[in-house]
Amino acid sequence: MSKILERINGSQDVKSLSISELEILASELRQEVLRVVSINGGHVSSNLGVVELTLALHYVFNTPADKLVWDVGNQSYPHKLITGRREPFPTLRKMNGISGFCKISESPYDAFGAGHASTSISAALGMAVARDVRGSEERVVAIIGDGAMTGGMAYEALNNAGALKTDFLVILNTNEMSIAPNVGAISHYVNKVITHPLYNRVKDDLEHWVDRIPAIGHRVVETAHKLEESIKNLLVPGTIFEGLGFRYFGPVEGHDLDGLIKILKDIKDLHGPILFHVVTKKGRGYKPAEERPDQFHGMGPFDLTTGKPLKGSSGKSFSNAFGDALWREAEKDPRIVAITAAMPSGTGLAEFAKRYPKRFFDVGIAEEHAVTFAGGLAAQGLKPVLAIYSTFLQRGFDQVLHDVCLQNLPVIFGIDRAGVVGDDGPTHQGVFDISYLRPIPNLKIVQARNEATLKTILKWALHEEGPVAIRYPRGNVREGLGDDTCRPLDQGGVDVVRKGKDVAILALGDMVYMGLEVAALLEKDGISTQVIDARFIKPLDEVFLERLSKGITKWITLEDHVLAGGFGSAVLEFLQARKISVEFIRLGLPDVFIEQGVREKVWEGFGLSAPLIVQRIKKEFVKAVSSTEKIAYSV
Ligand SMILES: Cc1ncc(C[n+]2csc(CCOP(=O)(O)OP(=O)(O)O)c2C)c(N)n1
Repeated sequence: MSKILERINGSQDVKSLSISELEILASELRQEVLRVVSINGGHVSSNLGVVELTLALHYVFNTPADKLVWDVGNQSYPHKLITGRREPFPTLRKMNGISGFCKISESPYDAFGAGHASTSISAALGMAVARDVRGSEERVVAIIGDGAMTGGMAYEALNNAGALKTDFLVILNTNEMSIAPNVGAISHYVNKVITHPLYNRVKDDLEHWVDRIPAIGHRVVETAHKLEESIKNLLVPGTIFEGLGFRYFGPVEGHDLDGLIKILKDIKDLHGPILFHVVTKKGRGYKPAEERPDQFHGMGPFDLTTGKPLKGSSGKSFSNAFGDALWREAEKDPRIVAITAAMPSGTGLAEFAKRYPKRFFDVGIAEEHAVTFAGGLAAQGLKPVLAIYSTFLQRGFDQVLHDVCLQNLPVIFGIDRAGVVGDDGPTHQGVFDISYLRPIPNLKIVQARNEATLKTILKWALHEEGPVAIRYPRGNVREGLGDDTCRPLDQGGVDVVRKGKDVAILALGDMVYMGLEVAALLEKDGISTQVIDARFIKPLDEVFLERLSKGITKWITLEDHVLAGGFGSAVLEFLQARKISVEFIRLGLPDVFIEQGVREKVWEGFGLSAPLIVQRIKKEFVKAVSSTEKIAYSV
């Protein structure tokens, strides 16, 4: 018998199914998500948790005319599978393949793009208002998790929606998990009710009692209902949302297709802002993910039978290297505290949290708050270290500027995933932070190339009197070029890792290693290349650069970051300000959003590989290199 999924190409096909067929389809969707994600890697538990909700939404709403706005979008795989992307689904998160998030350009069913959390209610509200302005009739639905609901923007949107009173539906999907267990007072409030034995018992008792009442009389029934209502109001999270101007429905079992469909049908045409609260289980239907929903939030390829990762994690990630260095420093200094915005494991802080639970703060998906919270801690003499992905620090730009740097507070930003990140694609690339941080006075920006330099830099930063941003990339720390070549930071900014006389490569982080590969290739052609780990992006080691310009006049800057406003721009500004004339190539990423794909392949696509850089050097510097006769190439 052919699979039902093979016949599903959009919401019309979903609508034609019976409840029992939908249940079979739910199981097929889980299998297909697991099959592909176990090969490609990706988000597992969030997707398994929303299968029934996804089917119910497409069953009841007239998508794509009606708009579904998925928050973050990492739970959109079942949605993609039933909206015309079943065939390309095996390319999920691959170069030129299906995105792991919603993307307007990918399908008309993806009403709004995402990747960062807590945006769905704002976007859906905007769409609902646009509908009102245009006078059209489509319905708009935002689907947001309890994790994303810890983000401030969600509350700004609820607040605005309560005042605008336009018709739209917010579905709050609670599963008690963000990536890690969810945190915060609102989350406790919402989850308390779902599991509250008193609420459930009183509710059951009352229902039982009320059922038997007709024999007694109408007024008693009314009183009983009022009593039930007031108990419910005391305990049900709806009161918060009702206070904000929403009509609240729930909490409802989020895996009961029939129940979900009935309620959605009932509420879809109600007027004003509606909040429908469903309760789901993250990882539903796959035991390893149900047991470890955090580990299965985002996974590399894994063995379907055992749930074990296929590639054993040999090597240490930069995140863990940072986390380890930090707890070791914290052992010596009780003023050190660590902060994460909902990514305790992702940022390598899990061990710190275990060792120093009172000095560790998971503030939820609340990057803006995390930065200012760190500012407050620093203002009172602590040494806060906020470990945060480059892409998510974008959220906290004004807080970095206004709350930390303007007051010259000694906050350390551990900027993780700095550079191209790979499979997550354009929403997650950490390629803008140098450009947005560099103009901020008082802030020092440094980049580590390996574990040893990361430790040295962190130690130094902890003794600084102002803010410091330390960049390090996604992936494992590199071997080689250890601390032995690395001077302490107070003795100067740069670290010359290879001596040379014809060409100078000034590189950052991973690109130092690429610079060394380039140097080795150029050596074969008799070109002598100096490779410099610049380390400091701000302030630049100007004394060194000035001296360098007297000896070598062919310079290349190499960075895993956009060229606009990046490290190369900083060097260029320095050269211009000092009226120093050198031949200069800036290598980095162009003015486009960088799509998903394996990092090395992505770099290569933009000319960032040793052979391509060698070609470029030969092409642009060929006339002037001392041994030019030897390298009369046509490129
Ligand atoms: C601004 C921002 N910070 C952090 C993240 C990383 N992140 C992705 S999903 C997620 C948890 C979301 O939890 P929830 O909304 O409850 O959805 P679930 O996956 O549990 O269904 C986090 C922290 C992000 N995408 N955006």
